[in-house]
Amino acid sequence: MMFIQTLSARFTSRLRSEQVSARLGMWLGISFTLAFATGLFSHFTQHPPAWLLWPSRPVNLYRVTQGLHVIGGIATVPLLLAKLWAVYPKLWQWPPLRSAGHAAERLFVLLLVAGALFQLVTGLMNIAYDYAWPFGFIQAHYWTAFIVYGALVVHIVNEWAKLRRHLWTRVQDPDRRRFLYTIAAACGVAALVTAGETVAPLGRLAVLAPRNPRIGSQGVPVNRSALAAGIAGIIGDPGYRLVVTGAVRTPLSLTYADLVRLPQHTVSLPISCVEGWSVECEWTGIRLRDLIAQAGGSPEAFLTVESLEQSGYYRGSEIRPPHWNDPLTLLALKINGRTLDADHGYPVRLIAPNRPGVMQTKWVTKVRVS
Ligand SMILES: Nc1nc2c(c(=O)[nH]1)N[C@H]1C(S)=C(S)[C@@H](COP(=O)(O)O)O[C@H]1N2
Ligand SMILES: [Mo]
Repeated sequence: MMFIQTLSARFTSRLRSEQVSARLGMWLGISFTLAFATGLFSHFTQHPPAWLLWPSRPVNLYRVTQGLHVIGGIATVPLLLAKLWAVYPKLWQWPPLRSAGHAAERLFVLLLVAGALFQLVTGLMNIAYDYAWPFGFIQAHYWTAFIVYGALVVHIVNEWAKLRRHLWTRVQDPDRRRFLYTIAAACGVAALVTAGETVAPLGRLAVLAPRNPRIGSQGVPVNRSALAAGIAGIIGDPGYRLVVTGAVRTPLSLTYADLVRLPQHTVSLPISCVEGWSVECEWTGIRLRDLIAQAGGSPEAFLTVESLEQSGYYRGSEIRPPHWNDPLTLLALKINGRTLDADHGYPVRLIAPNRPGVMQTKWVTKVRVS
């Protein structure tokens, strides 16, 4: 008890105030809402329920929402730290629990803080390709988002009176104003040094970005190389065939030379990785819808595109009618005018608009129509 009192007597920084906490809380509310919305969008794009036919346009929609998710998340780090610092003395409030209601309130705050830290830490580790946990990132990040956002809503309801008091007021104290500006600047800098992973003109500033969009074979990042995928040895095998099978009138089996002889189209589309980096490239290849028409598949069919890669989560992807009927969707043979190299998916890779990078399957050898 004495110890606690001595401790709380130490929390004397004048920068702390209800108004400062409220202001930081408001900014966090905005950034969490953005993260939750863009995160759900990303999740249902990558794992759509059977009935969901999400559109293939706007072409860059996924690129923008996922960029906001990752860059916004990084920019939230200084904000969350500032907020924790601002409210930290409350941890030592005595008595810790005044009533059942107060206990419930604190429990939600605990969920909110622990959940928010969990989301930021696992998110940052994920984009740094550091999978040092025993659980699956996607499921954990997805379900924790609901806990955090639910706890946030409860917290806002509980704190509403305080929040409203300070919402539109000006921060008079110059030191506190400076403190808030500093935090805002720190968030801005965090965003600026990562945004280059998707906004090309900022590429040079992207010192914090795990991927620089200009670095990689053929000037484009590679998420999984042919070597890592275990197929380096069979690239260029003359026995290669692209097979179109399943619910079709005429199954196809095409050699690489056959593919080269089919009508070629050139489109500009980004690869937009779920990890936030993206880069626009010019792709040349065969329209997927031409191939399905040639095989006599229904325009309403669902397709599965499969890779030469034998195992791995991303060796195949589903592509639904709005995407594969889109004239921009190609089985690409070239990137920026040059034959794809092994790491970018030689002989053929899928590229479609408004679709996460994980679903842009490389080393395609089979299209299954169902
Ligand atoms: N077969 C296969 N295709 C794949 C992957 C993979 O692991 N295996 N990774 C995907 C991911 S996560 C991304 S972001 C893009 C990146 O394409 P790039 O390596 O050509 O830049 O490829 C996708 N295609
Ligand atoms: Mo990716």
